[in-house]
Amino acid sequence: MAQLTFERKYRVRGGTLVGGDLFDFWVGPFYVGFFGVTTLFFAALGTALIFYGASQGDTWNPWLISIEPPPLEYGLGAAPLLEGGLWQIITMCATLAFTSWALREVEICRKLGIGYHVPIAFAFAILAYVTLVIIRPVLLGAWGHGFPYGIFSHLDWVNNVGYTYGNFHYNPAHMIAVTFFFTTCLALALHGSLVLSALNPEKGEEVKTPDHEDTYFRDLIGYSIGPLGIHRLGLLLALNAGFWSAVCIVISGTVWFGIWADWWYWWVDLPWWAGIEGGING
Ligand code: 07D
Ligand code: 07D
Repeated sequence: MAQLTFERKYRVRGGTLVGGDLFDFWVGPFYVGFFGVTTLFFAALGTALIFYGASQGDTWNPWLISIEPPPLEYGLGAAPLLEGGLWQIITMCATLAFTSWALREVEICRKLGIGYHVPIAFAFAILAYVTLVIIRPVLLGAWGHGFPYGIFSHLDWVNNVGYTYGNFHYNPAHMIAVTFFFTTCLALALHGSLVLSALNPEKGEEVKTPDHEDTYFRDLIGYSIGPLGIHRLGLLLALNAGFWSAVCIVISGTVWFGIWADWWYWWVDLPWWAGIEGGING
């Protein structure tokens, strides 16, 4: 079935979570739905507030514009607009816009009768963001622990928070997250290149089947994960990258307070070599 015919066939009512028939329509290629409206509303409001905040600052240089969270003294209270209040409202708008977008994805899945894999995947990105700007600041007792909304300023935040715990590379959950990010790239590079090698042949040559792809890896390393398996693996790797990122930051300042390198002393302190003369502790 051609794409246009398919779309017409599946552009049917129903599957909505909220709003019933009221928002159940398309504008051009875009499904609207209740959550399309809320996404647009919160994204527009948040963006307008960023522009308003920028207009009150001293630069229009896009790299330098920054909407700062409230100073730590405000704790978890509401701050005046220009002292972090804007950041608080923008955070609410961003969270609601991202969540609305995920729920709009759910409604589209329901219409098509497909699984919820895409919204679940996006939910992990939202979890990482919410951990940074809501969960961790609440656990630490001040909105001032959130990151500022600016291109360069958010890099400064990552750098400063990293050095607050000595060398952030020693954070074991950061190690796991980084390893998952790297492995995700490896898997996508292998998968993308393999699919292109079979499906995008030279002019005049035949397109090859998934059997060719499987056989390639069996010949190479004795095992092929298969056409479905590689997507399961890719999703698993990517979700873990986001999940362990959220873990690595939420434990910094809540369950571990000092230098991350010191965490590794459990290894040196293991009883069977802790007292050995000439050892690190001996
Ligand atoms: C390619 C999909 C498209 C998305 C894009 C992002 C905006 C922001 C807002 C001026 C992969 C669009 C950007 C709408 C404009 C204002 C106020 C996704 C793709 C192209 N960061 N970060 C970037 C965000 C955090 C870090 C770039 C967002 C954490 C480092 C871009 C968030 C930490 C580096 C950006 C967020 C962190 C970046 C490219 C939210 C840990 C870079 C992003 C909502 C996660 C890189 C100058 C990209 C860079 C970069 C956006 C959060 C670290 C501006 C929206 C606090 C170390 N971040 N970031 O391609 O060049 O993502 O920075 O959480 O080196 Mg960041
Ligand atoms: C939070 C983004 C969510 C985005 C959403 C959607 C829009 C719409 C619209 C395009 C999570 C936004 C959408 C705005 C756009 C249009 C139209 C993603 C998020 C919801 N680190 N580190 C990480 C590495 C160091 C430090 C994570 C590597 C140093 C701190 C990842 C290195 C120090 C924090 C990671 C390295 C340090 C992190 C980030 C190398 C600094 C975090 C990925 C090779 C001196 C952060 C949850 C992520 C984190 C984080 C990788 C080095 C500090 C694992 C590879 C040693 C403080 N680092 N890091 O989380 O875990 O994405 O955040 O050196 O807070 Mg690190």
